[in-house]
Amino acid sequence: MTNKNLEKVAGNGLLNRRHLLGMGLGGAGMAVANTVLGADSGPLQIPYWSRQPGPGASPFGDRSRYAPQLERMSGSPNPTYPGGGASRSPLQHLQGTITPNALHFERHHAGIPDIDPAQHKLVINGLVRQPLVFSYEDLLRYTMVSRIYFLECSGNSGAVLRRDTPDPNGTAQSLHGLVSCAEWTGIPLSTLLDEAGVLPEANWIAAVGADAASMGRSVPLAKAMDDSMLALFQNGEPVMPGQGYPMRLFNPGWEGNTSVKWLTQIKLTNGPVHFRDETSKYTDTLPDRSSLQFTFPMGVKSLITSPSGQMSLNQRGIYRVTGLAWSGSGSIRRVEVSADGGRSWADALIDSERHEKALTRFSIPWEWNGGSAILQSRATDSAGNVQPTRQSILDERGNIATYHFHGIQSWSVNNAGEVRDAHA
Ligand SMILES: Nc1nc2c(c(=O)[nH]1)N[C@H]1C(S)=C(S)[C@@H](COP(=O)(O)O)O[C@H]1N2
Ligand SMILES: [Mo]
Repeated sequence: MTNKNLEKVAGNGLLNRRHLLGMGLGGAGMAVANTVLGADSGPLQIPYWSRQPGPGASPFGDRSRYAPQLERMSGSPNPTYPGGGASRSPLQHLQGTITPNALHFERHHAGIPDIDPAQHKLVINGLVRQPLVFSYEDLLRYTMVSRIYFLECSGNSGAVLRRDTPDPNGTAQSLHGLVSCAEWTGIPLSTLLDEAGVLPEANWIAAVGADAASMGRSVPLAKAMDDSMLALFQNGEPVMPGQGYPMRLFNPGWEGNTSVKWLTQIKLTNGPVHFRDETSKYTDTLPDRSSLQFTFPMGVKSLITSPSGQMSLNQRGIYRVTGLAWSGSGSIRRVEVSADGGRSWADALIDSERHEKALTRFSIPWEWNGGSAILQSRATDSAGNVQPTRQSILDERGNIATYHFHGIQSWSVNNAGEVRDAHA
């Protein structure tokens, strides 16, 4: 089954990434069961779907009924927190880097408001020369930009830091599904702020949503003038209701909470407003009980999505280990993979484009010999930041607060091929 010419590049079966390039499945001994084509073989017969026309074009597309019916995963509703909660993207079943709109993760503090764009207003006021109010129609006339960006809740992966023991049921989705990536189209916030005329005393913006949570966040003016966007479209269609229809603030690379959905007001202020969601929440309490406030950029991070928790390897042989890497501080420069719990590492292949502040796909071939293994990935970003281990984060800042956890995820493989969450 194994091709002896495959070059081992790190311990426990990691193979040179070059072997994924142009590698025929059978030829390289991938764990698949190809059969030899015989004279009377099925593939040469014409299947029924080739013999008659199928249904014609339709107004709205749907998945193949044979394809996995992928879904977001949400927790059980809490009657004391109506509309609160989250749903997670099925990372282990997705490929590429773009999250389909219907599977983008959600995090709501008071549910999804049913906004009629004809009645929605966006106000820009405070420390500006000329307060402005925009309708949805007004905004559609502006010049827009399109950018591919990840969005990650700073609570993502927090359970991995919080739990003393690995989660026996943990999956990439359940542990890490509060990250998604889309092409966002909208108006650079600087365009609208310039039009209102920012006064010299203004150093921050205060952004407020139109949902019943009235969620607000303070954002430094420098970010707002840099790459913040008023997002109106998501992967080509109007922003989904769960993502903030008809419009949201989008702060690339920053903790998801700052990207205020259903945006209705931007007030220019001298300092931060200290909203509820930047005082009682979204602060990071340290072991000495002091708290960090306004920890905005998301750390450099990566995750093997396949094989990952609850999957199983059914056959010895070569697997394509693949996953996602991202950083709030730039693009992904490098991803390394280990199959021996971090003792040795090999460079993965970067399969996708390396956009700034976007999910990036990596892969590497790995030969599973039927024994136990611990799979890990470690990302380095364009600023030189290297993804830390879970233990080094614990040593550095404890786990009173579990926001901004970007440590290395370990997946153990036992000799039955079962893949589980692990702490290594
Ligand atoms: N108005 C408003 N904006 C909001 C929220 C909210 O509940 N209300 N949730 C925030 C949080 S905590 C996150 S992580 C992101 C989630 O964005 P998404 O639901 O589009 O994935 O939106 C942020 N913006
Ligand atoms: Mo969040």
